[in-house]
Amino acid sequence: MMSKQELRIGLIGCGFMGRTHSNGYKRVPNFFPDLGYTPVLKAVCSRSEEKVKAFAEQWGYESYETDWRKLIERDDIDAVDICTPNNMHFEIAIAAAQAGKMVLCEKPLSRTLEEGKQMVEAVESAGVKNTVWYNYRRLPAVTLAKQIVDSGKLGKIFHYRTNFLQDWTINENLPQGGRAFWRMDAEAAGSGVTGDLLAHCIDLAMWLNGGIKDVSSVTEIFVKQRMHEETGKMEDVKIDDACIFHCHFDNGSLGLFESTRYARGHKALFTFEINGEKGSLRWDLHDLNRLEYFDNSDESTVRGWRSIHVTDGDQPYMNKWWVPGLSVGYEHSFIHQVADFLESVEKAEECHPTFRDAYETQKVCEAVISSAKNRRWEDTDVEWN
Ligand code: 4PW
Repeated sequence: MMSKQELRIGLIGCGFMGRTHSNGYKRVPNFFPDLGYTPVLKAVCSRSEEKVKAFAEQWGYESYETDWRKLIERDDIDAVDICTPNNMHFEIAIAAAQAGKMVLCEKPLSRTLEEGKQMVEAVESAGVKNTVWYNYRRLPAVTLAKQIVDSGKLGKIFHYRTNFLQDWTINENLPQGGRAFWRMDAEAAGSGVTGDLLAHCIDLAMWLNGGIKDVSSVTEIFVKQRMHEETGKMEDVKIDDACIFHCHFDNGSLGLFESTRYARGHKALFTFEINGEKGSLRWDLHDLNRLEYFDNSDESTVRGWRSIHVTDGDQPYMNKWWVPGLSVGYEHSFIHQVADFLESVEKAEECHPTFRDAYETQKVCEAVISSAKNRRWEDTDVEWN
């Protein structure tokens, strides 16, 4: 057997996403043995030595750093993976690109469009491989939806409907800021549900249905003030707790998007539905291996919604796993993304979504926030191929 080339990973940030990515790197060689590259967990970085040391031991990193600049300077790192809060993506990604490292960045790409623009320029002018972890693209049922849309089986698309609903911030005593609640702090996160949750909906929507042309939105802040973890004072909440928008796609279809962290009972209800002239598709994260498909060309007596349990070897990614009928889960979307990234390194191809793709998603996020603020339709200026 030919020996594999190593791709030496330097991971920055060891929260929830640090764990999902590390799990992806560790498990990918077992399930994708044909890849020419194999990830090596070289170093992990976090400000707290106690935390990063424990993380390195748990996940098998060879070493650790407490200063991300040191990690980027190291000659034994090929790819820098950014799993920090959003306010650090910009500085780290640009420094990593300038140091000639490949860059993998958690979503959303950036807090603002301007930051995103500079990040795209940095990776493109340095000519380094880059990708953003919009992981839901890599769930087998979602990839199958993409194949069905691309085959033309749905015909002309009329509607795209999607939502991402959670309920974890209803408690008004929850603080904002600090390590645990940075998602609720505008300085650290950039925006609320728009960047955190709708960005996933937008990425999938444009991947499946093409560019979003313009948007009209409303946002709401249900709890107006929260204690800030760092100052200990009650401060105004500046992130959007909920956001609803509608839009036109470049292909003429209409889109309807909703996201909130105030939908009691919903922990991570992410759904989409596409209605075309010849058929429709719908998917739901709570039943992530199922794709529902309505094909209008079916014989009328048996025509109806087909419920496809996406576990067959012929379906996307599935021949790497068990046998038909046995399901994979959320974690596998990250393992698949690592596999696709390694393959793209081997083939010297782009790994989508690239920083540029994620920048187009950022344009929609920015237009959504600005439409709500200005109470008017906003053009997105998205350029989607
Ligand atoms: O990116 C999103 C997160 O910030 C996720 O996909 C789900 O919602 C899980 O955590 C949050």
